[in-house]
Amino acid sequence: MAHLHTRFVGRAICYEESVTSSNEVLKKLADKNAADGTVCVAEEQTGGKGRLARGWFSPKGKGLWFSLLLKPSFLPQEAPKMTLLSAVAVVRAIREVCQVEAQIKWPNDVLLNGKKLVGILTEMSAEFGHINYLVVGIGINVCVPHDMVPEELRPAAISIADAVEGKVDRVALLAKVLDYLESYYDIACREGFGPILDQWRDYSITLGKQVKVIAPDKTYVGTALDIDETGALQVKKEDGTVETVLAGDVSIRPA
Ligand code: BT5
Repeated sequence: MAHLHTRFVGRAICYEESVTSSNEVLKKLADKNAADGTVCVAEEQTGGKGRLARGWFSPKGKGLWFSLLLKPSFLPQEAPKMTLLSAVAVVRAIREVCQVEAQIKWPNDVLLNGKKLVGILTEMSAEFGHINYLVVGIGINVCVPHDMVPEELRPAAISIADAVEGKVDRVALLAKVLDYLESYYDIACREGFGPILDQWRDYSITLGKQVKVIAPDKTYVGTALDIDETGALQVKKEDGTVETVLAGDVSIRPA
């Protein structure tokens, strides 16, 4: 791929016209011993996946729907931070290539003008306290026409093309995302995730905001204070107590 400056990320690429889900394709390749850094890119996904069995709308030729296979030596409990790392890489690449101020909403969304531009789904295969592999799936709406978006998603979804004039170069954007994924991943493997979490804070739209948290076991409102060293979100509730959110959905409340 032109423009790619990586050592191993994207050096093996599987390009498909149509798949159910690029994460599923890559998991099958991983089971057949595909190389670390293998990427699967699809023009279209017929069964694109979000978290918690939700779907990801992935129409033909209108986005970057792709997944990356990684075989890290860090512990399984570090894996959720790969989602934060990927969001940082995507935001930086979008800002540089498209000149739009994308921001990160904890934990896995990239927003533009308050609407969802990118979704990230990290899946892990691990056993005996060891990661076999991670599959990081990234969906970027590049030029999905607004009237093509299913009606129920329309008010909350956006594409890069909605905010920039002219054509977005999908290949250049993909190459830049892969470049940053590799450089941040190298930092994380060498020095830990600390520097990545600092960069995440700079790109965050969540911190300092009033939020509503829908966690698996409860729902509450509060102020998003910070992320801790595990990547969990700390929320100060109205009664002054601080909750640590490991998983869940967070919506930002209007000021
Ligand atoms: C996500 O889940 O945001 C993770 C999405 C990951 C998609 C990539 S594409 C490549 C790879 N292969 C896959 O099969 N998946 C990954 P979550 O936070 O659960 O958000 C899902 C919700 O986002 C849905 O329930 C919809 O409300 C909304 N949504 C679906 N498609 C969208 C789109 N194209 N743009 C904006 N919002 C969308």
